[in-house]
Amino acid sequence: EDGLNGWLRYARLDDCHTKGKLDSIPKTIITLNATKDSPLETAGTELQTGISGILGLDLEINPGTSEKSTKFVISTADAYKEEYGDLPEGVDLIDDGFYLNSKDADVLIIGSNQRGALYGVFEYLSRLAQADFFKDVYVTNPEVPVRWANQWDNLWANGTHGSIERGYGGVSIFYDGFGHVREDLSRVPLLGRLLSSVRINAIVINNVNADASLFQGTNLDGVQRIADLFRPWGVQIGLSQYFASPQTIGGLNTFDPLDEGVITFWTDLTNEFYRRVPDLAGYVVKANSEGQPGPITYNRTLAEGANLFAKALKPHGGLLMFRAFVYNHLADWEDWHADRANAQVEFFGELDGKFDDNVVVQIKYGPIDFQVREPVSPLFGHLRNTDVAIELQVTQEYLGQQCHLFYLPPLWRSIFDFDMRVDGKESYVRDIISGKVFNRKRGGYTAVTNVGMNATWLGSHLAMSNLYAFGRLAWEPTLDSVDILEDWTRLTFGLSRGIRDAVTEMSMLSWPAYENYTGNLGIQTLTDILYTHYGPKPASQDNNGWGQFYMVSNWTIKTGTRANSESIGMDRTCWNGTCNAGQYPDEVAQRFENTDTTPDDLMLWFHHVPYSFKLHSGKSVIQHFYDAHYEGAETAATFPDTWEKVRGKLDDERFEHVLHRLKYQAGHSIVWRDAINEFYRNLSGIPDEAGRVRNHPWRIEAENMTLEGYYPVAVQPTESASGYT
Ligand code: BDP
Repeated sequence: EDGLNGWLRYARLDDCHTKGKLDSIPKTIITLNATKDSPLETAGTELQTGISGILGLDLEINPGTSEKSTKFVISTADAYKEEYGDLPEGVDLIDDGFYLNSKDADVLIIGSNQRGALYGVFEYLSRLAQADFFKDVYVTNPEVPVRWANQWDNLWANGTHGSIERGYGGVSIFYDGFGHVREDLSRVPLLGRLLSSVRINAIVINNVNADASLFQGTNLDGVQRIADLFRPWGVQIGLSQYFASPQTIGGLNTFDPLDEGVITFWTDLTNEFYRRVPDLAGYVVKANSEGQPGPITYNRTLAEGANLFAKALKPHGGLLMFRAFVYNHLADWEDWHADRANAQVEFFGELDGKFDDNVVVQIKYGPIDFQVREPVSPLFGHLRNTDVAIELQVTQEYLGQQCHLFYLPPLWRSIFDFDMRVDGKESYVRDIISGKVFNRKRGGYTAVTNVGMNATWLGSHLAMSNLYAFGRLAWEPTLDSVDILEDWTRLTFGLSRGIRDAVTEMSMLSWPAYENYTGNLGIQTLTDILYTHYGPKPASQDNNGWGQFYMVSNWTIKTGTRANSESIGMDRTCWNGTCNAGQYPDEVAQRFENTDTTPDDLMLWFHHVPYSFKLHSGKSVIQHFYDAHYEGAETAATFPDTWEKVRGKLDDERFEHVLHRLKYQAGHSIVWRDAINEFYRNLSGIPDEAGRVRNHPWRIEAENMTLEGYYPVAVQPTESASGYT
């Protein structure tokens, strides 16, 4: 078991689960009007494969018409109507939805479209694989039409990024690292299958920091081959576009979005894409962000930039996902009052209503960048006349890079379930995304997935629960995190209660643990932010030019750092700080403006307070830091033991792989703990009430080991080793 099949293993059920049940399984599979390589054809073969794996039964697909045996009928609603008549009353399907009826001898799996039928098959198999021989009717529709994976794959593998930017599961499955689409694309359909099974309907196949050479020469054929391999799984492809392409590959001397030549360039290129990939989902564009070119270069608005692409896509039904991740990464060199958390509303707030109707603004969940704790991006409260999608990360860029277990759904749910109180009324972020709050027709969930060639896809078996959960939540954002996890665990590791308990216990502790040992109270993941985004480096977030966090702490005392010897946190209030709090709707703004009503977990996000400041919990900020870092590391230390309990209940290959990572995490959490605690103890001069800091409980010092072939070196940051070496 190397993980390649993820949660789609179709492992044979034990006799005790199947006893007396097999007779009720239909004997044949009928697919109505399935053409070659269509999702409907895939649905038939997938059902056949699944039933053979799970139950050991061999079913024939579309045997002769004289065959009278019981059957699975897989069809679109239209084809079903023609053959058998209307669906029962009350079954209302929208795009990608399906109707599944297993009550009778024949099992009906009817999709609103072909993709929906395929989703219905996956649903049926998922239940069967969990030994649920359900006899029922199930009708389901998606919450949103846009359910996209984003891959940040580069054509070239150079530098330390490897071939996938912020990817931790090996090199790209699409590109060879030397500027070309791979000859061997055999991983593509395997990924299509995984995505389709959790109802993800599109995948963007190249990095948002886009390289236009993907659209030249033989690579165009390559893009077409990738699309052809995803299509049978009902997965469309999307492309990231480089704003300056008219200049870099088009031979023009401008990329001004209002220039006629530029407009013709994008129209022609888009027409060519659609000639090759008629079902292309659309484009993603990152413009005027982190050095990427964009319309602002020509004094045009971001909306004018977005509409340039939207117009080219429109005749083909394509969408333009325009990223709201726009900020001036040089601003903090120029203006130390700047607050990056304000940038999205500053750039986009005034553009509401100015986007064409096939533009969707894609907004990261928080105003900064995929941190362990952020308030929801205030931009969600501003775009009343624009479709929006949320951007999540399955890849754990700041969250341990798959070397740490971090089950993300509880974090995601905390964002989806936040009530923005727009106009003083209930307005959950999930309802803003779906379009319910502002009466919009289209919304979306997107996630940076960054799977790679590693057999585990993400580099870690347990991390796959996040990919699985992303799809499930994009379809139904109110699903319970534990329920999703239990489904995933049964499908991935079998039906053992013990494994389920262990995975659930660790996963549900993983967010609080990571937050505790890496940075709490909204101060952020205190990681190295200048480059790797991994490991502790608290000092890198003060006084730096890159702009993750700014020097502003308090206008009046102008101490100039986020943390100094007296106090800590970022003043984002309107009365004294950057007024980021004021970007939220009134009720929420009031809450964040005041320390009395700001929750502890966001206290240092919004406020700059003395280390002795008393939190709602009754603890001082500094003591909370100390305690939380010990607690977090202590929790991580339980993970290897928890996992040990399941030894022998699954294959050794996956057991050992997981154990290795959990042990690493337990060790690295101690490095985190001591580095952060030492840093703030040094800075504040306030000792830990419990006297632990500097004693380093449970830590094994290298000096006390006998090591051959090792020698001491000075470390950066100094806090990450005792004696600084
Ligand atoms: C940051 C990543 C960077 C991405 C950027 C983005 O560190 O690699 O290019 O986001 O989302 O989180 O565009």
